[in-house]
Amino acid sequence: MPPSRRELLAGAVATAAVTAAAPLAAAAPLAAAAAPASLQGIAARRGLRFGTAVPWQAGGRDGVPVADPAYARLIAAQCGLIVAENEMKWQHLRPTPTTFAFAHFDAIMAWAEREHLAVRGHNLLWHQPKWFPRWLNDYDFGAQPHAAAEALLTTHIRTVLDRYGRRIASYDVVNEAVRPEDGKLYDTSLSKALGGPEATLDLAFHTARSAAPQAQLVYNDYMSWEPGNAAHRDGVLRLLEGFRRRGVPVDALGVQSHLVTQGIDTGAAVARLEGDWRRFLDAVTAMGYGLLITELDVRDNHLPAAIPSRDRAVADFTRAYLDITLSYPKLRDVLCWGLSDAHSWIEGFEPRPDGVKRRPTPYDVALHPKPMRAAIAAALAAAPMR
Ligand code: 9MR
Repeated sequence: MPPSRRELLAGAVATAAVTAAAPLAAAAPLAAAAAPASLQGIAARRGLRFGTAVPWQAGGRDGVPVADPAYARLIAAQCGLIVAENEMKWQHLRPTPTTFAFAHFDAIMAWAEREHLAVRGHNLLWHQPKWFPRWLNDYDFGAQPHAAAEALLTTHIRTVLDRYGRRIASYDVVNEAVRPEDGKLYDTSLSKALGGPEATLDLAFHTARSAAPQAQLVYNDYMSWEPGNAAHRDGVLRLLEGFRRRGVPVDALGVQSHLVTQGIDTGAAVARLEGDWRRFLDAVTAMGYGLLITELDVRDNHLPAAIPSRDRAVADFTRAYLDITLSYPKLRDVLCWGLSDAHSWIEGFEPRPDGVKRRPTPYDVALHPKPMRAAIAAALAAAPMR
């Protein structure tokens, strides 16, 4: 994909900053030399992109989708691409079987385009009953359930892809279809009507390919490197092997990367985790799949409440994870699931048992950069050139 204007600009600023450090620095414009490189600028120098999830929030003004304009400015300044945190999901786009509600996603899309940010699509099918709209779980597929389910799923995917066309170059076509506990696939109302989960996921990818032949089609899941995820990783590998065997058009694996710290001794934890993680990524890339980090954040578990040591451990864990994962040249995009601790799902999902606020993202609630931000910058800067 050719770099966007924003990437070129970010790269130019970063290059200018590097040039400024060299002996001929006097020739570099002062402003460029002084400008701290953005995460996107640092990423672009290695042929990578950096981005984040963006929510739609009531209260945003002047077409800005988030209520806090300073947060919107931070995202635009640091990122080369964004993804809507929720607004492309069926639960948001599909209030009823016959209607689409595009307004919130459209607002995010229009803002991103004004800011010259690329946009990823998340997602076209989150294949779990828990994340279906209620009407879809309860849907009456009638006398010809296969045909009715096929029409429903393909109409959804075609309608979204026809609307956004080339404005979105990468989609999470299927999200989280593998059960973490045993690696098997979830069944849903759709898969029961369509003859099984494989047939359902295959149909989603084939439909996406025919409606958006130029787009990168991604299977996205959270099979992490922490203990307890072996069955999930194995299940994802089996799914990816099946896609290849059946000739299903899947281009890349989205590695969500919701990390969970394992204790204050991050070095020891990484030493325990690295082997299995590399074996997993080796297996994925050996099948010819690309890689993306789609939802990076950190649950600061098993760490003391004191902020300096907690932030240090989160940063070190993130750095080690990124160094290993970015060593795979097929990985081109790194997205956080929120840039600020004020905009993260984790506090609501799993608060710390000691009651202190989670610090899962690169910027704190006041939008000040944390050690995790420096760790991401250093890992991007050290990544092998793409
Ligand atoms: O962060 C998202 C949260 O606001 C939503 O309530 C939730 C359900 O739609 O989804 C969260 O995002 C998830 C993403 O879509 C898929 N991977 C896991 C993310 C965190 O739960």
